Amino acid sequence: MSGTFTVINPATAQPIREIGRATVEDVDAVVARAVRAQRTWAGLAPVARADALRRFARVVEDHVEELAQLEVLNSGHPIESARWEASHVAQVLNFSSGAPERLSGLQIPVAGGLDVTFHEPYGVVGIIVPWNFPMTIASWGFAPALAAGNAVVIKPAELTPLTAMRLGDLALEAGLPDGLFTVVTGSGSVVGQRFVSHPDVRKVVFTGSTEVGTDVAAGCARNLKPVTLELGGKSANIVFDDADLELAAASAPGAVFDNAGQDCCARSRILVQRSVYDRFLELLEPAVAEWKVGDPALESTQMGPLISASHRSTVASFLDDADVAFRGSAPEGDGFWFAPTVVLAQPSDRLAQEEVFGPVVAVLPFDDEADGIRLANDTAYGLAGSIWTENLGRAVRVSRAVKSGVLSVNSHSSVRYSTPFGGMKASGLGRELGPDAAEHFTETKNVFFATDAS
Ligand code: TAP
Repeated sequence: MSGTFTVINPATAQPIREIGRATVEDVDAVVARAVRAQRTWAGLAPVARADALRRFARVVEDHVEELAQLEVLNSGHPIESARWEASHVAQVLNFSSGAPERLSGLQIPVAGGLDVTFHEPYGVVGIIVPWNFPMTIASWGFAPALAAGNAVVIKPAELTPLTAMRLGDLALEAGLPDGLFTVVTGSGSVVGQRFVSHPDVRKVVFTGSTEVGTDVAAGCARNLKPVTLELGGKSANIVFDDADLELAAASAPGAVFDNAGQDCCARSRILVQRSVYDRFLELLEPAVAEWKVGDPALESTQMGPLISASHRSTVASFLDDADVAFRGSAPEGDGFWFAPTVVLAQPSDRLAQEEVFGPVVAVLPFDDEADGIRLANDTAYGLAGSIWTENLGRAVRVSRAVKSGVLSVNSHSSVRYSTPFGGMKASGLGRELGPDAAEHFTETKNVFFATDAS
């Protein structure tokens, strides 16, 4: 280890713990252990790997409250959200535990023999995790990677390492072999980069900013290593004039202010058909006023603080010269608080183009269906989106035309462990979760067995 860094409670701005910073040599030692553990793990019967993942899921279930409280402390997530996140980790593990016995290959008709394919694990997978959803995003990588027969090395964000570290303890408690699941704390430029350059880390999963993700992908390309990228978003919440406006307005704050807007799927642009634009804003204002921002330990709280002082400054900079329509409330005093804010924007505004990653939403009018689709696609990103309409044909047309990986109609759902998740354009490469998640952590091997004597 080379020194330590301090973990801060974002709701109080007080230090919580000092954490060690791993060096390149530390990472190399962890990867060497992972290589050995993976050989044994991949050699187990599929049912034995499935059982081990189910045991891990049960241990996580038994510690949901502890993990949730830790996330409240470290990330400022409201306790109800944090409980959902910890339970979600157990569910992703349970879902993935079905994969070892279902990773079937193909039998392909060929002349002169038998041709079959195998899904071989990569070996060691490096998972680089951001600070916004530390547990859940880690699990989207580690659970299917383990299910497919890989070992994992996990680098949490320096701002929020505590739940990932605790999951590392719980993996051992559940009986996973030493070295199979290791959390390595330290900086992205050292630990994350070593995952990218280490010859024995054969796949990298990165979630975070488009800028760093692009750099990680370039490094993986130099090392001929596959990479999954989950990056930023500027997702549209498109409200047509035939929508249930009351429901659309009542649900819009949750779609963008959940996790204080620090969500790659945040519907941070609300596009409203011009004929209902004024009415929608009238309905949105009380919904924003009612959005409860405060102590994340309280069950009534819907939104906690931003993650850090510097991130709050970045979010605040988006309001310079912005046309603020109305704001909700936030506590005063210590902690990185920021009130939910609704801004009226033009399509070319920074607020309509760039990811804020905070509780700020831009509202823009559009004229008709074609204009709404054009505006929805008018950013570099393509992660998520919502479409509000009572017209089925329109719902189908618009959902096919919007270039985003995860859309929902008359709802804002984005994440289910059983359905694929991931972005188009600058929002990423590859998909996580869903029925094919484990397969993404394998390479296909084709074997031909000659049967005809030659
Ligand atoms: P990043 O700087 O991209 O960090 C994400 C992860 O990558 C962290 O674990 C970070 O480690 C690590 N990292 C940093 N530099 C690296 C490098 N050169 N090589 C390998 N790994 C590296 O994102 P952030 O600071 O957390 O957030 C910045 C912006 O990214 C946000 O404002 C938001 O726009 C976007 N973001 C998007 C998402 C999602 S889910 N798409 C999540 C978080 C952030 P350390 O920070 O510990 O050094």
